[in-house]
Amino acid sequence: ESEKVYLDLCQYILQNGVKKEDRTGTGTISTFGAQMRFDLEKGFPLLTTKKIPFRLIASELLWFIKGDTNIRYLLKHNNNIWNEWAFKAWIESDVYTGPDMTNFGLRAQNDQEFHLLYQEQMELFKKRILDDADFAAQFGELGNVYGKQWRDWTASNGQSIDQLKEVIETIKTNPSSRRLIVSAWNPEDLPNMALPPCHTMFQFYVTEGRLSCQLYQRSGDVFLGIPFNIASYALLTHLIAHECGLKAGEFIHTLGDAHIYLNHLEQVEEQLNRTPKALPELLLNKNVTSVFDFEMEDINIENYLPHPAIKAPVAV
Ligand code: UFP
Repeated sequence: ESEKVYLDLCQYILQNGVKKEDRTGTGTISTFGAQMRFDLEKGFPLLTTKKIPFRLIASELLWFIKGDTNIRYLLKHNNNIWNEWAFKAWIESDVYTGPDMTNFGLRAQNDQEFHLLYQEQMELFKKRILDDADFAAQFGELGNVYGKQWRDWTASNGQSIDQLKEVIETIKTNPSSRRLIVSAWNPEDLPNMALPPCHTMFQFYVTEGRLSCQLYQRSGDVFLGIPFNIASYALLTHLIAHECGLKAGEFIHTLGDAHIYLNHLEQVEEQLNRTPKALPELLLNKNVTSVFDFEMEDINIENYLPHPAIKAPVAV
């Protein structure tokens, strides 16, 4: 079972990781440079040693693929993973007149009364994004995040570059190319980004009718973030292979700073004590021919029988 490479990485970091301070103040044990290889023909790499919410991963990926950078699409799919970034810009704007929400992330963790107040404001914000298109256009927009860089990179001459479309075109017309790269790392845009891209760039490789993908991820939260990232790029590889008439080959996940947060150590131990189950299968709607036309109902996971989820605090 190919989930083993993930569990081995966790084990390796537990044993060999060095204490490292980090931006969030939580503290980590960390190693620099790690690689996992997943053979996509042996099943879809959605971890079974804890339950992973695949629908969130799929709707976020479709959002990137569509070049959408507004949380409205995500909210329509009941996906809340990017809300905090938009909410932050909203409460810091002149238009916001509700109760003081400064530093809401940390305060909501430590103060139960504030937590309720925050939840209330967040619900109002979400409802308004969904109900009011003008409000959404202004306050649901996240700016130059993945969707923008993949589909609409702004060149210095003002032209737009659709990296994803171009790379798919090249996979079809010149599959032996060694330049099948999409970059999300745009140095010029970094100062305006809340979170500089973690998935920095990815490259495709075609041989013997198989499409493989390698991601370089500069920073990986191995317990919480990485299981999402594995499934997301495995799905991307399948979608592009589907359009190009290829089989999905390998997903190779290369990490820069691979870390486990100090407040995730017990959870990792718990997960390592579990026995992996068979990997699930991915089913794509055969009638959809372009990556850009996929919707949630066209993507399904079957035979997914994971161990229960394991809760852990997110470092922000
Ligand atoms: N992180 C991931 N995967 C992601 C994502 C974030 O592991 O897809 F968006 C984690 C890595 C790190 C933190 O723990 O979020 C980002 O912080 P920094 O920018 O300081 O590396």
